[in-house]
Amino acid sequence: MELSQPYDESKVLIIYTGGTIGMLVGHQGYVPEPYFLTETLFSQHRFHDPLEESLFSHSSSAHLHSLVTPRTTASGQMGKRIRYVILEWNPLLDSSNMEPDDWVRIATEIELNYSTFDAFIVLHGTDTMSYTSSALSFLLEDLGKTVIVTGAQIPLSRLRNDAVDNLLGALTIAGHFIIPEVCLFFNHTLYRGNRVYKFSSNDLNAFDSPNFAPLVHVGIEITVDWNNVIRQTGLRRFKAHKRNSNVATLRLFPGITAATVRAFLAPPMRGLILETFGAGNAPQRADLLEALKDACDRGVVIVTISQCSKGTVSADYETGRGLLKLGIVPGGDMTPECALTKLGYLLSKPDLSVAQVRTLMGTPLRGELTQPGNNIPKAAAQPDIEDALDTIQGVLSQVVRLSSARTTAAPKIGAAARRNSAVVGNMVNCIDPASGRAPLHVAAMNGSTACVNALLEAGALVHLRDALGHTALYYAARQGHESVVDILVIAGANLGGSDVEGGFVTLIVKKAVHSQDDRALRVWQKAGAEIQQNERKD
Ligand code: ASN
Repeated sequence: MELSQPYDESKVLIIYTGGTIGMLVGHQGYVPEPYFLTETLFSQHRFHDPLEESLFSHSSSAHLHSLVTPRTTASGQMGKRIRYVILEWNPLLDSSNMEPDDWVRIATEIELNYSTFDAFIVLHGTDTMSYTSSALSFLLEDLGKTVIVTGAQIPLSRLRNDAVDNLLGALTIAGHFIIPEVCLFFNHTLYRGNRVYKFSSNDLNAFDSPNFAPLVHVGIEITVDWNNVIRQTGLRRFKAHKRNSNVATLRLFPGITAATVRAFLAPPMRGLILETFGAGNAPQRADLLEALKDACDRGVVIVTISQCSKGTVSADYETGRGLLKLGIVPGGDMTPECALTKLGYLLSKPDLSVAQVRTLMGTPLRGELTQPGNNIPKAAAQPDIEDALDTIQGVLSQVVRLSSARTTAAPKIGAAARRNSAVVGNMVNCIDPASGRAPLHVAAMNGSTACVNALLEAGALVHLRDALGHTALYYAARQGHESVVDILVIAGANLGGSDVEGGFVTLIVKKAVHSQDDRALRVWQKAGAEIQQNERKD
């Protein structure tokens, strides 16, 4: 099944925050060197192909001062070039100097550029990379595009390095696949960003995700585990949350005193991640437990996670259950980085009560923790779903039938999705190799609000483009299906790629102005097309 985007150019924004990847050796050791990375990439053919640039120097995206890769041939897909812009921070940071405000800055930069780019790469130092990827996974709410955090253990300035592979791998994945999650790419592997931690300071294989399998493996082929990719099923537009709260991590050790714990939990501390022994166990000394209970009673949210990198906390032991009785929340198999950033995120939401924060800490919000019982292999698709959604053609003809009949029978897809979300999530995003169209394109073109709703609820990706580079929103607007345009916009869709660059929309809008077709103009305006005031009446 083909799930890549056949449209032949993708636009990626690289937010370059610093890290070893662009460092040179200074008097005091490695430091980030301003402009070095961009200039080096500009001079390397694999990162910038002047021929591809000159071919498209007349396109409207040339003003972005972009770099463009040669055409790729990843996974046997048709060649695609990846046009990218580097937003370099000043000053560049060693990631040990990153603060929670920097996570908010990255989230804000993604939000500001969200509709212009297809995907985002954050170049970052490895030391605190997993904190940033965890934090971003929460700050970026209702994400519909790929975000990849990467960097290197050896700088690009060295002959032998991992910078080239990491950046090229991240660019290739970002340019070809819509994986609407915050991911971390390192050593040929794409991980869910809130499941990783840095386990080696000297191996090129520096990150591990002990409790969750990688999302993509890059070998000779690029293999995406679509069954594990999260897709939005709610109709909400992307937005960045831009606050953080005062939280901390405390690692228990044998002999820890109650005074240390009390000092740690003193105001203004609002939340604490308690790293406990093994399966969530702690000393049962009365003075220690009293210090923890006092804090819980004051409304401090305390979450227990394990000091072991693999496995989960549980209530199997008396020494673990004792903590839960105090009001401490079990954090399942979350990494320390994830638990800390999630707690900071939730506590910074003014509308959430302490009780709600406690409940949400134990609830998966972005696939960051495994719920008990969810480890069992996914059930096979129900036979009736298989019948209905058997092949790509099957899915498309089903959608054509349901949407062109304009019946309310479309929720059959929604019902199927509820029974087996992974399988149906893949089916609803399958792409017809000839047209590059996904079912959402077809339903939008046919103007079936019921079918469009059902597909979105089943995890259809709103940003997919067909072989002509058009989104479902473009087709809905072109056909004048106003209510479908409304739904797609609520679900986060925007016109992009060929919709705007080929001049198609401008042309159609001009025609509508000329023929005084106010209805068409209203639909295009709703879809986000720019309509010049002077265009409206000439
Ligand atoms: N100290 C560097 C950093 O985190 C380490 C690296 O990027 N490999 O910025």
